[in-house]
Amino acid sequence: MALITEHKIVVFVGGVGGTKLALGLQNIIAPENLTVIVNTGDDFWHYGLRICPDIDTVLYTLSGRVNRDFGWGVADDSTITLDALKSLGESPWFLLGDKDMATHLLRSHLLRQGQSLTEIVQHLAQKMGIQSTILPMTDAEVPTIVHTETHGTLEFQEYFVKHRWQPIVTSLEYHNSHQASLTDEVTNAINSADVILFGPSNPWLSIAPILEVSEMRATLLSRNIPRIAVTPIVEGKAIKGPAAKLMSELGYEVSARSVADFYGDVITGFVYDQRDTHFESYDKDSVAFDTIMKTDADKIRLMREILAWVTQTEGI
Ligand code: FO1
Repeated sequence: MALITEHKIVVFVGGVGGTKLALGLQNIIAPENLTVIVNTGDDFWHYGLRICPDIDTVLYTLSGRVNRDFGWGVADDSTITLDALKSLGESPWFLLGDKDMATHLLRSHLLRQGQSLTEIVQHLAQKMGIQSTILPMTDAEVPTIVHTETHGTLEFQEYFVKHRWQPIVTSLEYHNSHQASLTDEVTNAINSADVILFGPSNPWLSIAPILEVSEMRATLLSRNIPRIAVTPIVEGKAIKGPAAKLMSELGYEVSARSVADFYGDVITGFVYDQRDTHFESYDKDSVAFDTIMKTDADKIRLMREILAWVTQTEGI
């Protein structure tokens, strides 16, 4: 049996939480064996720039550039451009640092020249010295739209950043996702994977937009390999961000079990947190680990535990 570190692993992530798992993986498997497929439902146009927050979080994290206090953006960045915008009478609500701005400028320029998002992300990753593969879930624009009780219909970043995820959500719309197609790169990565992981990202805001891309579910289900999700919910609370609040607004019990049920047949196994004492009568493989990743050592430890468990229980 080959060491699991020699297997090809595809990990699906949204923003900060899921990316922690990708960083853990990057530390223990060969870069050519790691593919990170990233949510782009959060992407938007802002001051003429194409902003892809989750992709950039992955790029900056895997290249060691990330602002570790925020989990997104570039470390030691300045806000000269934003301050100049303010002096021109604007009230920018989305914090774009100057170094970060270079990424948005180049991406927007290359998009306007006709390059696909997949090509651009590969270019950026290569320039940042990342050896593993980072892929947007699709090249099409598929904005997540948030319908709220209090603020009407909002674009994702208006909901998340401008209104600090306080509006009460009535439903979510994964706009255009059924018209969007899988790229050859995403299809090939899934078809050649030995293990598929879903990071502890928000199921409804980060993972659902990925699963809604047309053919994504069917492509995943066609692979008879371990497909494992990690919970973002511990003891009825979100590790970070709006997951718990959103779940209760959408009418779900706030629990790891609700997250496992969200994935349904898409997964063959589920990792919940050891602090959660009741996770019974689940009809798939499940295991409890310490899923809270504060340090890089935590990320590597959790990833090693998950891979060892996958090797034992799912027999790869
Ligand atoms: N998150 C915030 O809470 N406030 C911001 O001003 C903000 C700016 C920002 C700029 C670039 C970037 O790549 C990410 C940024 N984020 C910001 C994070 C991001 O909007 C969210 O974490 C994700 O969309 C949710 O996964």
